[in-house]
Amino acid sequence: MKNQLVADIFRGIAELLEIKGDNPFRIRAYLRAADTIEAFKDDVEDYSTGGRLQDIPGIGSDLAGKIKEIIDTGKCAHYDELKKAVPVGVVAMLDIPSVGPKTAKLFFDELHIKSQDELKEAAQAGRLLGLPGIKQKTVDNILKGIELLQKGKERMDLLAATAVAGPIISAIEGIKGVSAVSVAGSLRRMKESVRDIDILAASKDPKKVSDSFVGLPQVKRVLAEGETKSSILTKDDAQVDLRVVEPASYGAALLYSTGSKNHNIRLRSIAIKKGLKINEYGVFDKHGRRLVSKTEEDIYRCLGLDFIAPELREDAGEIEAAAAHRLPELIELGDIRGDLHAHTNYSDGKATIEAMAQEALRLGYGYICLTDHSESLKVANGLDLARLKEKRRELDRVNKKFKDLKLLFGSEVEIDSEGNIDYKDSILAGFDVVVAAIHSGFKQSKRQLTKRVIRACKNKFVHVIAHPTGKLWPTREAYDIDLKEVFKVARETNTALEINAHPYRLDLSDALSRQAKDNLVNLVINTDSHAAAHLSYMKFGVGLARRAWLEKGDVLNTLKLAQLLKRIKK
Ligand code: DGT
Ligand code: CA
Repeated sequence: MKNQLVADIFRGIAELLEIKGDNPFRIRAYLRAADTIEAFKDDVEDYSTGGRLQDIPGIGSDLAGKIKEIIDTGKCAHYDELKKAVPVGVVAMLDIPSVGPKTAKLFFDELHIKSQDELKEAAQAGRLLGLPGIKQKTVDNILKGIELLQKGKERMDLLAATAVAGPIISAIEGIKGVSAVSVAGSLRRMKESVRDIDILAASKDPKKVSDSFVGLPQVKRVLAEGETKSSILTKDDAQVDLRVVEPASYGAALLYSTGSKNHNIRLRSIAIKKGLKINEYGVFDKHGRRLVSKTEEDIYRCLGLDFIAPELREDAGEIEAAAAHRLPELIELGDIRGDLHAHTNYSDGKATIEAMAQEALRLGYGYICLTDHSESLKVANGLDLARLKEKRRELDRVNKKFKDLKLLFGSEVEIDSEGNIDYKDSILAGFDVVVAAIHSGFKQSKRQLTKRVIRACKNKFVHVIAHPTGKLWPTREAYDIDLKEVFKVARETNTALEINAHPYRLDLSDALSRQAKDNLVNLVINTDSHAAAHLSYMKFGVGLARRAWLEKGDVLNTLKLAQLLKRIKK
């Protein structure tokens, strides 16, 4: 389905036209067409083949021609021409959260600013002030936005990192003589973002492995090349470091290269207290004899510690817990029985109800709640009452087809600027699960934002607060909210807080999820999927939950459906 591609190109054209100062009606026509096509349930390609594009509301002959061109060629000549006319750097300025086409044009026209770097310089030098509509606050926001963007480029999100690491790991596994391979570093610890990808392999012929690694088709540049250590930059600009060790010291090397650095430092001091020495080759006694090195388990045991899962290795109390045999029994992906936050093509998801159900079944789930957006979120095609009814009918129809999977009727309802919830009570009462979320007014005061979420918790129809701090990788930071207060009210009102597993969200964060648990708040891990394939993002949420020390019993969607529905009831 090429609907999204068409919508994206149309939005791109609208942006460029705006920078050029083109006719506002034309710009609006592209934007409206983009919205329509994005929300369109059918495949536009079928309409194109059948010559019926102009049957789509808002599509005249000119736009129809462009849609056909995009579908046939994957490109749009008009878009490409526009791109040539507007310097790339000016377009790149639009990536900065507070810079829209109008401001980008202003900076370009008035100050000849053609890139993010030039904009940063001008902002710092105070040259933006005095331009129409530009206040000190605007300048501060621009500088903050640039900083966030640059930080985002320094680190990778987990989705990008796993996409890079997966094929490289498989390729190394396939090299003859390699007896073990693993990711290490922050990616193995499932940190929410990673600077580079560390990989460890075991082989008696390290040179052969290193040579193959630097010769992989993914390589853009070799940064360092050695027999046991090499480093590459991939075509996606990700840095990947490979270390190859002899099989006998694989466990010690894996422990060392998984880190964290602080965890390693603590292990070293424990070893010293026992009169031992630990390094990446093993644990040694005072005569220099190697005691253990093969597996991580052996090494922890030798130090008097229970095995510590990689996600816990942050020197955040795990060493003490391992010594006292009090480590948590961490939740696992296999404990998850369903997902309570996923979108379908009734709002802004890409898949049909049935396709989402098929995928949930494939994942072995017993239930999935389809929570399309509520009426007031127009940009995401929120459902009015008529379309809600239509969705209910379709859900009931699909539900009959599945014996082992129950489709729940849900909604992701808007929390408005005052903390009111979309839909009236009689409608809310009809949902199996209601997930409430903030998608606007992020800049309100801490008091007001906290009040909104608390009012949502107090609403007897709201079961879950979605992505409670609103952060979005890489540019939107968590909004300012008093989570202590939210935890308290969530507990008192039996409202669950979400761990949003989407790799761009991961919200609540690991630290906050751990605090929520300590405050006896119910948690759920949801993917917020907008396509069937996104349901597999659950692994990122479970990784985060493990970093938060959560056990199966701390997460509601590890329960069977009947128990779950009982537990979320208000
Ligand atoms: P990152 O890459 O910033 O996302 O985080 P890490 O943890 O992957 O850090 P990185 O890539 O610098 O180092 C990989 C592992 O190597 C790290 O987790 C632990 C180990 N390591 C690095 N530097 C030191 C060190 O100075 N001392 C000790 N004991 N271990 C270190
Ligand atoms: Ca690393």
